Amino acid sequence: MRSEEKLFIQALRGQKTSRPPIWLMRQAGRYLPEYKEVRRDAGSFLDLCFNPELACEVTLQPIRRYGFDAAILFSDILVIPHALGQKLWFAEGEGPKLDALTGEADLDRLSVDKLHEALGPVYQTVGRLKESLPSETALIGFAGAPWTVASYMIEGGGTKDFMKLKKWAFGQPELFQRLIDLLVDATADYLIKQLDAGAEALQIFDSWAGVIPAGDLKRWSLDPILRIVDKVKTVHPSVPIIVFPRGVGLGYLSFAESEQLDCLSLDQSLPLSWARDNLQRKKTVQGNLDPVSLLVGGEHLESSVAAILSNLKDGPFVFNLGHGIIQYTNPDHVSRLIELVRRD
Ligand code: 1CP
Repeated sequence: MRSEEKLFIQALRGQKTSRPPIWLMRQAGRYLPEYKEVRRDAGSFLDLCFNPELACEVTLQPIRRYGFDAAILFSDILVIPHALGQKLWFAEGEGPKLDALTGEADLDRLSVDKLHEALGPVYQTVGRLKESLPSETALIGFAGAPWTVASYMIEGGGTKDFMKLKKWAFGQPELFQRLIDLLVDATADYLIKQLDAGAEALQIFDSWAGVIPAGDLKRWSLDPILRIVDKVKTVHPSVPIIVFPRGVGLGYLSFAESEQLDCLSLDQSLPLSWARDNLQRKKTVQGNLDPVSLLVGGEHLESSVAAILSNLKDGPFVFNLGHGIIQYTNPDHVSRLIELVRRD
């Protein structure tokens, strides 16, 4: 029965809730001293992602500390390239590094044969979380969207200009499509397994969709995401799915028009009244406090939260940031944020 559903799931189903549910992107991470402690003892970041006991522990840390309405599985979007056979490592303080794909021969070497074997520990983490989370807390599974995951695979890590990625997409679209197709299949299978193991909602992160020219947005962001969603919903028809096409501006409209999607995660560049009138009318929206506002705290935080609530709280809404929490954020600012959202 819907009325007995968790608050977060009610909001994703398009209902206006008694208060806005809240969770934060990257809510488990280096701004929490208890995370840093586990991280130090775990070995590498990938070792942490593939250790079900510790990954479960760091997922639970922000729930214990703050009582968020949803927990997000602790893993990373780059476990997919790793599971397809691409070399991945996390250089301390530098972010992810991969052996960059340079052409067709590298693509030919990727394979889905060992996908679930490699990702088995992630499914075990989901299973453990299912047993450990408080009954009112929803569990979110996630994956990166094909465009964003492809960006790391082709660039070999983070980038500022996305030149290698765009050279593939614009110059060799058939070859690039092969990579996208592979990622669609692998990602759909991965998300289905997360749901089989107990995840209750999904978020698909297209963190770099904003660098796609508007005319190509459908081909390289929306369509691959919709293909994943269709595959997932064939097996799990009622799972609510959140999509985060960060930075696409007016492109959010084409996502709002896609019926298979349940919720749009908004970045902080979107004007609130525009988002209310054009997006929230069609779907639940999630967002969109600037992570720097949370870092700064004080009056600025109070007024920014008030503006978001006054614009969005009368429709289906989940409070979140417009992008992941910054590692230098004072954990007390997060407590204050929760008070502000819940007192309303
Ligand atoms: O040393 C450390 O502790 C590593 C920091 C870290 C963490 C905590 C990385 C490396 N990944 C994660 C966890 C993570 N990544 C989660 C789960 C935890 C949670 O949200 O609480 C999630 C959902 C992600 C997703 C992710 N990874 C995205 C999409 C969201 C976003 O921020 O845009 C992206 C782009 C990545 C790649 C990645 N992994 C790690 C870093 C530092 C990055 C970003 C690199 C870059 O900016 O290009």
